[in-house]
Amino acid sequence: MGILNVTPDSFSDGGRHADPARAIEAAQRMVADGADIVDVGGESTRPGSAPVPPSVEQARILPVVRALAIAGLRVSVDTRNADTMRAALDAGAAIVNDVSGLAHDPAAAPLVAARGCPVVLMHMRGTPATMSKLAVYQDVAAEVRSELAATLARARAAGIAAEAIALDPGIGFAKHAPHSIALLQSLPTLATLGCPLLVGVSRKAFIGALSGVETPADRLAGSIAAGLFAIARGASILRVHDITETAQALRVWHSLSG
Ligand code: HH2
Repeated sequence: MGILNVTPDSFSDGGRHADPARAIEAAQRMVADGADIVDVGGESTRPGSAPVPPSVEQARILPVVRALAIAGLRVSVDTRNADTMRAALDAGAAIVNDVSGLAHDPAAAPLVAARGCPVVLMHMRGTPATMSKLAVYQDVAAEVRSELAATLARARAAGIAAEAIALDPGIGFAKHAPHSIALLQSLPTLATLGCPLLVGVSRKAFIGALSGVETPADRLAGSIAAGLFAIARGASILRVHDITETAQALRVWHSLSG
Protein backbone atom coordinates (compact mmCIF):
# COMPACT_ATOMS: atom_id res chain seq x y z
CA MET A 1 0.00 0.00 0.00
CA GLY A 2 1.57 3.28 -1.14
CA ILE A 3 0.97 6.40 0.93
CA LEU A 4 -0.35 9.47 -0.89
CA ASN A 5 -0.99 12.28 1.56
CA VAL A 6 -2.77 15.18 -0.14
CA THR A 7 -2.09 17.40 2.86
CA PRO A 8 0.05 20.44 3.59
CA ASP A 9 1.32 19.03 6.93
CA SER A 10 1.80 15.24 6.98
CA PHE A 11 4.83 14.28 9.03
CA SER A 12 7.06 13.17 6.19
CA ASP A 13 5.48 13.98 2.82
CA GLY A 14 3.31 17.00 3.70
CA GLY A 15 2.88 19.46 0.83
CA ARG A 16 4.42 17.22 -1.83
CA HIS A 17 1.12 16.15 -3.40
CA ALA A 18 -1.03 19.25 -2.86
CA ASP A 19 -1.43 19.77 -6.62
CA PRO A 20 -3.83 17.06 -7.93
CA ALA A 21 -1.83 16.61 -11.14
CA ARG A 22 1.34 15.87 -9.15
CA ALA A 23 -0.57 13.59 -6.77
CA ILE A 24 -1.91 11.56 -9.70
CA GLU A 25 1.54 11.31 -11.26
CA ALA A 26 3.00 10.14 -7.93
CA ALA A 27 0.27 7.50 -7.50
CA GLN A 28 0.79 6.15 -11.01
CA ARG A 29 4.51 5.88 -10.31
CA MET A 30 3.76 3.97 -7.08
CA VAL A 31 1.70 1.40 -8.96
CA ALA A 32 4.31 1.09 -11.71
CA ASP A 33 6.90 0.56 -8.95
CA GLY A 34 4.90 -2.25 -7.31
CA ALA A 35 2.13 -0.87 -5.08
CA ASP A 36 -1.15 -2.82 -5.18
CA ILE A 37 -3.13 -0.13 -3.37
CA VAL A 38 -2.74 3.65 -3.16
CA ASP A 39 -3.90 5.06 0.19
CA VAL A 40 -5.14 8.63 -0.30
CA GLY A 41 -5.50 10.84 2.77
CA GLY A 42 -6.48 14.48 3.19
CA GLU A 43 -5.98 14.86 6.95
CA SER A 44 -2.70 14.48 8.81
CA THR A 45 -3.10 12.37 11.94
CA ARG A 46 0.44 12.90 13.24
CA PRO A 47 0.66 13.33 17.03
CA GLY A 48 -0.77 16.67 18.13
CA SER A 49 -2.44 17.46 14.78
CA ALA A 50 -5.78 19.30 14.71
CA PRO A 51 -8.81 17.83 12.89
CA VAL A 52 -9.51 18.98 9.33
CA PRO A 53 -13.15 19.76 8.39
CA PRO A 54 -14.54 16.98 6.13
CA SER A 55 -15.33 19.56 3.43
CA VAL A 56 -11.63 20.56 3.27
CA GLU A 57 -10.54 16.91 3.38
CA GLN A 58 -12.88 16.11 0.48
CA ALA A 59 -11.78 19.11 -1.59
CA ARG A 60 -8.21 17.84 -1.25
CA ILE A 61 -8.73 14.18 -2.06
CA LEU A 62 -11.75 13.75 -4.34
CA PRO A 63 -10.17 15.00 -7.60
CA VAL A 64 -7.24 12.65 -6.93
CA VAL A 65 -9.41 9.65 -5.98
CA ARG A 66 -11.59 10.16 -9.08
CA ALA A 67 -8.63 10.40 -11.45
CA LEU A 68 -6.90 7.36 -9.95
CA ALA A 69 -10.07 5.27 -10.09
CA ILE A 70 -10.61 6.23 -13.74
CA ALA A 71 -7.01 5.17 -14.43
CA GLY A 72 -7.87 1.76 -12.94
CA LEU A 73 -5.86 2.05 -9.69
CA ARG A 74 -7.05 0.37 -6.50
CA VAL A 75 -7.57 3.25 -4.09
CA SER A 76 -8.11 3.22 -0.34
CA VAL A 77 -9.32 6.33 1.44
CA ASP A 78 -7.59 7.19 4.71
CA THR A 79 -10.29 9.01 6.67
CA ARG A 80 -12.20 9.00 9.95
CA ASN A 81 -15.25 10.77 8.50
CA ALA A 82 -18.26 8.92 7.10
CA ASP A 83 -19.14 11.73 4.65
CA THR A 84 -15.62 11.58 3.24
CA MET A 85 -15.77 7.76 3.02
CA ARG A 86 -19.09 8.00 1.15
CA ALA A 87 -17.83 10.65 -1.28
CA ALA A 88 -14.57 8.78 -1.90
CA LEU A 89 -16.36 5.45 -2.51
CA ASP A 90 -18.72 7.27 -4.91
CA ALA A 91 -15.63 8.69 -6.65
CA GLY A 92 -14.24 5.17 -7.17
CA ALA A 93 -12.28 4.30 -4.00
CA ALA A 94 -12.44 0.57 -3.22
CA ILE A 95 -11.27 0.38 0.41
CA VAL A 96 -11.81 2.38 3.60
CA ASN A 97 -8.81 2.88 5.93
CA ASP A 98 -9.90 4.36 9.25
CA VAL A 99 -7.26 5.12 11.90
CA SER A 100 -10.04 5.31 14.50
CA GLY A 101 -11.30 1.78 13.74
CA LEU A 102 -14.71 3.26 12.76
CA ALA A 103 -15.06 4.80 16.25
CA HIS A 104 -14.70 8.48 15.34
CA ASP A 105 -17.92 8.83 13.33
CA PRO A 106 -21.01 6.81 14.31
CA ALA A 107 -22.19 6.84 10.68
CA ALA A 108 -19.01 5.12 9.45
CA ALA A 109 -19.67 1.47 10.41
CA PRO A 110 -23.22 1.37 8.92
CA LEU A 111 -21.88 3.00 5.76
CA VAL A 112 -19.06 0.46 5.34
CA ALA A 113 -21.50 -2.38 6.04
CA ALA A 114 -23.97 -1.08 3.45
CA ARG A 115 -21.27 -0.63 0.81
CA GLY A 116 -19.70 -4.04 1.48
CA CYS A 117 -16.20 -2.66 0.86
CA PRO A 118 -12.98 -3.86 2.49
CA VAL A 119 -11.99 -1.87 5.56
CA VAL A 120 -8.83 -1.41 7.63
CA LEU A 121 -9.54 -1.05 11.35
CA MET A 122 -6.59 0.53 13.14
CA HIS A 123 -5.97 0.66 16.87
CA MET A 124 -5.58 4.00 18.57
CA ARG A 125 -6.69 5.71 21.74
CA GLY A 126 -8.22 9.16 21.88
CA THR A 127 -7.53 11.49 18.96
CA PRO A 128 -4.30 12.61 17.30
CA ALA A 129 -4.39 15.62 19.65
CA THR A 130 -4.75 13.52 22.83
CA MET A 131 -3.24 10.14 21.97
CA SER A 132 0.29 10.73 23.29
CA LYS A 133 -1.08 11.17 26.84
CA LEU A 134 -3.05 7.92 26.49
CA ALA A 135 0.00 5.80 25.68
CA VAL A 136 0.00 4.08 29.08
CA TYR A 137 0.02 0.27 29.11
CA GLN A 138 0.85 -2.54 31.54
CA ASP A 139 1.03 -5.10 28.72
CA VAL A 140 0.78 -3.32 25.39
CA ALA A 141 0.31 -6.46 23.27
CA ALA A 142 -2.50 -7.86 25.42
CA GLU A 143 -4.27 -4.50 25.73
CA VAL A 144 -4.05 -3.64 22.03
CA ARG A 145 -5.24 -7.16 21.18
CA SER A 146 -8.24 -6.84 23.46
CA GLU A 147 -9.10 -3.32 22.23
CA LEU A 148 -8.79 -4.46 18.60
CA ALA A 149 -11.00 -7.46 19.42
CA ALA A 150 -13.66 -5.02 20.69
CA THR A 151 -13.29 -2.90 17.54
CA LEU A 152 -13.67 -6.02 15.41
CA ALA A 153 -16.75 -7.13 17.37
CA ARG A 154 -18.38 -3.69 16.89
CA ALA A 155 -17.70 -3.82 13.16
CA ARG A 156 -19.15 -7.33 12.89
CA ALA A 157 -22.22 -6.28 14.92
CA ALA A 158 -22.74 -3.38 12.47
CA GLY A 159 -22.96 -5.95 9.66
CA ILE A 160 -19.44 -5.78 8.19
CA ALA A 161 -18.35 -9.19 6.86
CA ALA A 162 -15.34 -10.80 8.56
CA GLU A 163 -13.65 -11.29 5.14
CA ALA A 164 -13.82 -7.53 4.53
CA ILE A 165 -11.74 -6.61 7.58
CA ALA A 166 -8.00 -6.10 8.04
CA LEU A 167 -6.62 -5.07 11.44
CA ASP A 168 -3.74 -2.72 12.19
CA PRO A 169 -1.90 -2.23 15.53
CA GLY A 170 -1.55 1.50 14.82
CA ILE A 171 2.19 1.95 15.11
CA GLY A 172 2.86 5.38 16.65
CA PHE A 173 -0.80 6.06 17.49
CA ALA A 174 -1.09 6.28 21.29
CA LYS A 175 2.20 4.38 21.39
CA HIS A 176 5.63 5.56 22.44
CA ALA A 177 8.61 3.90 20.77
CA PRO A 178 8.84 0.95 23.23
CA HIS A 179 5.13 0.23 22.66
CA SER A 180 5.51 0.24 18.87
CA ILE A 181 8.51 -2.08 19.16
CA ALA A 182 6.71 -4.48 21.52
CA LEU A 183 3.68 -4.55 19.22
CA LEU A 184 5.75 -5.44 16.17
CA GLN A 185 7.32 -8.26 18.18
CA SER A 186 3.81 -9.40 19.18
CA LEU A 187 2.18 -9.45 15.75
CA PRO A 188 1.61 -13.24 15.99
CA THR A 189 -0.61 -12.54 19.02
CA LEU A 190 -2.66 -10.03 17.02
CA ALA A 191 -2.90 -12.49 14.13
CA THR A 192 -4.88 -14.81 16.40
CA LEU A 193 -7.82 -12.39 15.93
CA GLY A 194 -8.19 -14.08 12.54
CA CYS A 195 -7.92 -11.09 10.20
CA PRO A 196 -5.11 -10.08 7.84
CA LEU A 197 -2.77 -7.57 9.49
CA LEU A 198 -1.78 -4.25 7.91
CA VAL A 199 1.21 -2.47 9.39
CA GLY A 200 2.40 1.11 8.89
CA VAL A 201 5.99 1.51 10.06
CA SER A 202 7.24 3.73 7.25
CA ARG A 203 9.54 6.53 8.50
CA LYS A 204 7.87 6.54 11.93
CA ALA A 205 9.34 7.88 15.17
CA PHE A 206 10.29 4.50 16.70
CA ILE A 207 12.67 4.01 13.75
CA GLY A 208 14.23 7.35 14.67
CA ALA A 209 14.47 6.18 18.28
CA LEU A 210 16.16 2.90 17.28
CA SER A 211 18.49 4.35 14.66
CA GLY A 212 19.17 7.88 15.84
CA VAL A 213 17.99 9.25 12.47
CA GLU A 214 16.04 12.47 13.14
CA THR A 215 14.66 13.30 9.70
CA PRO A 216 11.71 11.06 8.71
CA ALA A 217 12.62 11.02 5.01
CA ASP A 218 16.06 9.62 5.91
CA ARG A 219 14.58 6.53 7.62
CA LEU A 220 14.27 4.36 4.48
CA ALA A 221 16.66 1.58 5.53
CA GLY A 222 15.12 1.32 8.98
CA SER A 223 11.63 1.33 7.45
CA ILE A 224 12.51 -1.59 5.19
CA ALA A 225 14.07 -3.53 8.08
CA ALA A 226 10.96 -2.96 10.21
CA GLY A 227 8.64 -3.81 7.31
CA LEU A 228 10.36 -7.12 6.61
CA PHE A 229 10.33 -7.91 10.32
CA ALA A 230 6.56 -7.26 10.34
CA ILE A 231 6.03 -9.53 7.33
CA ALA A 232 8.09 -12.26 9.02
CA ARG A 233 5.81 -11.92 12.07
CA GLY A 234 2.60 -12.30 10.05
CA ALA A 235 1.72 -8.93 8.49
CA SER A 236 0.12 -9.17 5.02
CA ILE A 237 0.08 -5.52 3.94
CA LEU A 238 2.71 -2.83 4.44
CA ARG A 239 1.72 0.85 4.23
CA VAL A 240 4.82 2.59 2.90
CA HIS A 241 6.18 5.80 1.37
CA ASP A 242 9.04 4.20 -0.59
CA ILE A 243 7.54 1.72 -3.03
CA THR A 244 10.46 0.84 -5.28
CA GLU A 245 12.80 -0.05 -2.43
CA THR A 246 10.14 -1.87 -0.40
CA ALA A 247 8.95 -3.88 -3.42
CA GLN A 248 12.54 -4.94 -4.15
CA ALA A 249 13.11 -5.93 -0.51
CA LEU A 250 9.85 -7.92 -0.45
CA ARG A 251 10.63 -9.71 -3.73
CA VAL A 252 14.02 -10.83 -2.42
CA TRP A 253 12.66 -11.74 1.02
CA HIS A 254 9.77 -13.77 -0.42
CA SER A 255 12.05 -15.57 -2.90
CA LEU A 256 14.48 -16.50 -0.14
CA SER A 257 11.77 -17.65 2.23
CA GLY A 258 10.17 -19.78 -0.52
N1 HH2 B 1 -0.34 5.80 9.74
C1 HH2 B 1 -0.60 7.06 9.34
C2 HH2 B 1 -1.79 7.36 8.67
N2 HH2 B 1 -2.68 6.39 8.37
N3 HH2 B 1 -3.36 4.13 8.46
C3 HH2 B 1 -3.12 2.89 8.86
N4 HH2 B 1 -4.02 1.91 8.58
N5 HH2 B 1 -1.98 2.53 9.53
C4 HH2 B 1 -1.02 3.45 9.85
O1 HH2 B 1 -0.01 3.09 10.50
C5 HH2 B 1 -1.25 4.81 9.46
C6 HH2 B 1 -2.45 5.12 8.75
C7 HH2 B 1 0.39 8.13 9.65
O2 HH2 B 1 1.34 8.24 8.65
P1 HH2 B 1 1.30 9.29 7.42
O3 HH2 B 1 0.06 9.13 6.60
O4 HH2 B 1 2.56 9.12 6.67
O5 HH2 B 1 1.35 10.71 8.11
P2 HH2 B 1 0.25 11.79 8.53
O6 HH2 B 1 -0.72 11.18 9.48
O7 HH2 B 1 1.06 12.91 9.14
O8 HH2 B 1 -0.46 12.22 7.26
